[in-house]
Amino acid sequence: MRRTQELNLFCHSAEPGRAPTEPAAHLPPGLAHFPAYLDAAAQRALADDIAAVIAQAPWFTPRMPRSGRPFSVKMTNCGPLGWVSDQDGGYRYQPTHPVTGQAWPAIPARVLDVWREIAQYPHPPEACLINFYDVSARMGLHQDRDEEEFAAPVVSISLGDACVFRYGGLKRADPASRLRLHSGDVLALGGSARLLFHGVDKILGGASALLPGGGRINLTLRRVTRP
Ligand SMILES: O=C(O)CCC(=O)C(=O)O
Ligand SMILES: [Mn+2]
Repeated sequence: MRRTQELNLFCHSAEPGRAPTEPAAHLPPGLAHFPAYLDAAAQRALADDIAAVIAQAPWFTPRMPRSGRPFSVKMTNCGPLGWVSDQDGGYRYQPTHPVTGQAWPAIPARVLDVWREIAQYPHPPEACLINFYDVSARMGLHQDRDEEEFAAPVVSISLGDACVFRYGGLKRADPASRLRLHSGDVLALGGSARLLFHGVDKILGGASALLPGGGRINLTLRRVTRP
């Protein structure tokens, strides 16, 4: 039922029975959506991996450069580099957690498997940003452009509640489209879509029982430096 609705509403979803490695159609070149890429057991295993990461690298609240306004999402990272933002230092990657000062935990093997299967890029990701959205959280329209390496895609994995994801063009004012992302979906922004403006308009609370207490976790895998 969900697939049929998506097909009608968003014109992007897959036919039932489609191989999980084949992206859904009707998206701009380079933007690849793999609905239900992870089945329920794989989502559970990944959610447990992420809980172990959070036990070592607790959520922090990033703040906007200059204004110091808090983001509505909480964040943490795993991998050699993590993305952070605060009032004085702005957006950046760093090897340590901004509150504990500890190195970020390693990226779980299951997450690296998704990168290997999807990224079509010969080097591993260096950063896995982990965002947590409660039902009131959003992410404004932005580009992922704090990396040196744009030849690698950004690969995103959704867990928990669904969301309305917005993507536009290479300019902020370009027309935007919406895509529903569900738990287990994978989305890749690569090639000519690598620098598309995108954001999260809305969390659809109650869509999934995966995370205790609800909410949505999104992992974004990025290659930061040029090999
Ligand atoms: O939560 C998402 O699906 C997107 C997250 C995102 O764009 C980011 O962290 O840069
Ligand atoms: Mn982004």
